[in-house]
Amino acid sequence: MVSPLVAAARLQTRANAFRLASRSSRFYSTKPQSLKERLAELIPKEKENVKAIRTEYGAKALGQVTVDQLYGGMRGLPALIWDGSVLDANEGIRFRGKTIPECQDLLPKADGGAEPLPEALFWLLVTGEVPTAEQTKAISAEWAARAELPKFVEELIDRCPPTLHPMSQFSVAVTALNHDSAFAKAYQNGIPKAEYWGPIYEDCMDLIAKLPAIAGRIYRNVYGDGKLPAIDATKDYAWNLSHLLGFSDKEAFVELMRLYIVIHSDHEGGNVSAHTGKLVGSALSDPFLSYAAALDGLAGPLHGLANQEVLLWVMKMRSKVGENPSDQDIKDYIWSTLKSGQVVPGYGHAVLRKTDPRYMAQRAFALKHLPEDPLFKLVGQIYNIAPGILLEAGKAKNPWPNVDAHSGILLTYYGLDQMQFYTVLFGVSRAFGVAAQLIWDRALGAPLERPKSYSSEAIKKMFVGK
Ligand code: CMX
Repeated sequence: MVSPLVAAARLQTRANAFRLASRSSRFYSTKPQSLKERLAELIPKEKENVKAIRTEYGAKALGQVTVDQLYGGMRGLPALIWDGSVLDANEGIRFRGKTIPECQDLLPKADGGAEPLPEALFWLLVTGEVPTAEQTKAISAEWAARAELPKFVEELIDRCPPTLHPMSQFSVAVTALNHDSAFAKAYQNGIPKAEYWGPIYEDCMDLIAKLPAIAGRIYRNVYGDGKLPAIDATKDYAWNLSHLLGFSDKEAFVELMRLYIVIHSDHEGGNVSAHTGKLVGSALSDPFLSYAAALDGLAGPLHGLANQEVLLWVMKMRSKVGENPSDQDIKDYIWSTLKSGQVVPGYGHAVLRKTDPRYMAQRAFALKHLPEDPLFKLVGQIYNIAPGILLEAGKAKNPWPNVDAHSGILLTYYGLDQMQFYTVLFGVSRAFGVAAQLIWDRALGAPLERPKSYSSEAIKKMFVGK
């Protein structure tokens, strides 16, 4: 009988040998290991890990479910598994265990750039590992190669009236990409369950790759002359997105897009967009259908649309109280918003209980690139005032700003001031987290989601007299 210590040491030796072998095979290979190859190595290990967790702890309870949670939007209900990111109420988001500043420090950057490349963040979300600069560049090239839209999808976007909200146009276009889904086709051809993740991965790579072309086309149709430049296959994803939108000549805007996509990519599994994507994917709807559904959730004003609402609210404030409002003007405006039964957009959160680190990352960016911008200063002034008022009003559990309180101000500074478009950029970014989750759900064989619902009558019967 081998002692647990000896067994652990043997396991460690085997793991080290594996690491060395894979390092040396990478050393001798002319091509860097691709994301798909690395994923293929990780899947069997993760299946074993999940099996071991379920064998050991499968029957353990995570806590009680209260009736209030059923009526209260399932707040805090432990119901989902997702390794890509975890949200701590006080600390904020960590992507595979790494905070936003750690990602800014560790992930590869563009030549001459200071912000992390979204390509590298996607690799991190999928594998839990930081890619090399070479691997990151390979993803940029792969996405550029997959970026073109089918002609009929271009025509579909072109036929949308400019009055249709950009998020609705976005959702229509992403739904239509399902026409060429590798997974839908493979499923029709009888692909076995263990192999689902392969075509799902291909669809997810296509999905992310094609989003800049969709976003750019919507933007240019609604706000410009409808003409789009070509993708540059030598550039990174955020550069190409900026280029299609017409902002690639502003290096700081491209840097902003790199940061923006990274911080908006994922926010653990339970938020409306991430959970919708996962739920719809559990029915084996392909990633295009799943993500279109996620976008429809992101388009709600309590979720992603809040970035549009914040700017509208700030602009209304300016038109009411002028360019340089006093603290008292701002206090009065916030109170008038609350008293009229509306929410203060960009403030509060279902999970967070401190200032969102995604807000702080954007604030740090603004302090570096636009410290004297009047709108940035105004947002800072609101930040000093709004939490106190929300606390005094006594309803919101979290009086602090979230990601949406800042993003529109940065985009406006660089000339992207069409606020109805803002949630589309959020939608481009959130695809990274949802796609990573869809790949892992199919790799691990996650089943159809089907929680139980109760009638109010049933709840009463359960507890009356007890
Ligand atoms: N302004 C005014 N009231 C607020 C508020 C705000 N910013 N945030 C919360 N409240 C209110 C809620 O509306 C709720 O009121 P009722 O009891 O009358 O329904 C009460 O405070 C308790 O809400 P909560 O438990 O603190 O917050 P929830 O988890 O229910 O909701 C959120 C979270 C984000 C929807 C809410 O804070 C909100 O509406 N904020 C403004 C919109 C916003 O910025 N959304 C973006 C969130 C980030 C994102 O997903 O992009």
